[in-house]
Amino acid sequence: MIHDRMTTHNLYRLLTVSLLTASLVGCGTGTGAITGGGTNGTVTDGNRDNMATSSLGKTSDEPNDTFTDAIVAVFDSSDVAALQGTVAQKGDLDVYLLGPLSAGDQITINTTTPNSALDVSVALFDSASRVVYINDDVSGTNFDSIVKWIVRRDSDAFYLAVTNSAFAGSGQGTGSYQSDVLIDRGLTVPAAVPQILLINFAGGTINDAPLGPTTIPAFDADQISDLYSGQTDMLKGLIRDSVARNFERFNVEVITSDNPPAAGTEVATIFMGGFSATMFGIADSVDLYNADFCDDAIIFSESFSPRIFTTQPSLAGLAEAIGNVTAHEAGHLLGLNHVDDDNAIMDDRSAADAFLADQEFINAPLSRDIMSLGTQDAAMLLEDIVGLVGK
Ligand SMILES: [Ca+2]
Ligand SMILES: [Ca+2]
Ligand SMILES: [Ca+2]
Ligand SMILES: [Ca+2]
Ligand SMILES: [Zn+2]
Repeated sequence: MIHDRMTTHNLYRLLTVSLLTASLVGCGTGTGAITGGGTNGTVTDGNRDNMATSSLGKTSDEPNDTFTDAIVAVFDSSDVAALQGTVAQKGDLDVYLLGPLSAGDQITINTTTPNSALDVSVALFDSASRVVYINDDVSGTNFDSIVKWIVRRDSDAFYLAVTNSAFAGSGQGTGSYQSDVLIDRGLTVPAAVPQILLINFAGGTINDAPLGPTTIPAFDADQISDLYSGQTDMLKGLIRDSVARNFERFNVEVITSDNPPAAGTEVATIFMGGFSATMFGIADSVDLYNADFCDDAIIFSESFSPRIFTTQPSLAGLAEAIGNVTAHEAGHLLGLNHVDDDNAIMDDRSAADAFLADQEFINAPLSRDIMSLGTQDAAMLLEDIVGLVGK
């Protein structure tokens, strides 16, 4: 049993590549000459204008792997910064300071690799080191990176981090890149939009999952273990309550197939049933900022055998575990990525026993499979994406 809720990194890649393929308009100059480019394509990290200076700090060179060592991106009168660099070894992080921005400012970053085979990945952070946007691939066939995002909250500093994809193939873990950054000021901040989450206990066929067409049987506690025989209805209620508790601060309404919504209602659906030897659950994608209100995930409830836990859980404990993993997959459908903290719902590498604890949407270090830098503040992002109850 793999405790990671994703089967493999390759499968996870499938979950993350399908985002934002066509939204970038031309930006930046894209014409700056690569300096220092030898036959190996080695490029000094920094502004493509190697005469650029800033009173805020250095404008080129390593070390630049931390927020405090960031290279200052120098913007021209058109609010464009043209950057270039090299991921010199796998895990080389190149961090650039983009400066202060206000809610409503739009950041567009087109990162390309015209002179290398680098599979690049980028992330955007605020002044508190909290990630606000992540992109690995432009599309399933274009492994360059794209950011187009409107700032939700004023921040004294935003940072761009560029590194190799954790999924980079052989020979694609290093190389040169160019990043063109464009700021458009004074747009409208997108409003938070409430989401309805439907837990489907009734079974069905899901067609758009990363797994391809998959038929999920109806939820049945007997299929988890004889120990829970005859308690299907009680377990369903406890699971729903656990998921609802995890989202209780946020505008996520948790309903089930036992009280289905009116036809035509937009819902994200979590299918609950069946078994997988390799995972507890899977989501259509990491749907950044919840662009799709009608995406799906699966929880393989029959994978929650008592064998996966150190001690056989009570019915309530089992419901808490399934509820935490359900909230995790729902988190992906709302735009959350993985973190590394057993207390976090979005953790990706805890043993199953951690699911029995009171996991929450918290601020925690980003998973090293995404970037060994900064944190993801799940509560802040959910507030910006779906809103807080009563606000
Ligand atoms: Ca570098
Ligand atoms: Ca670096
Ligand atoms: Ca990539
Ligand atoms: Ca979604
Ligand atoms: Zn996950």
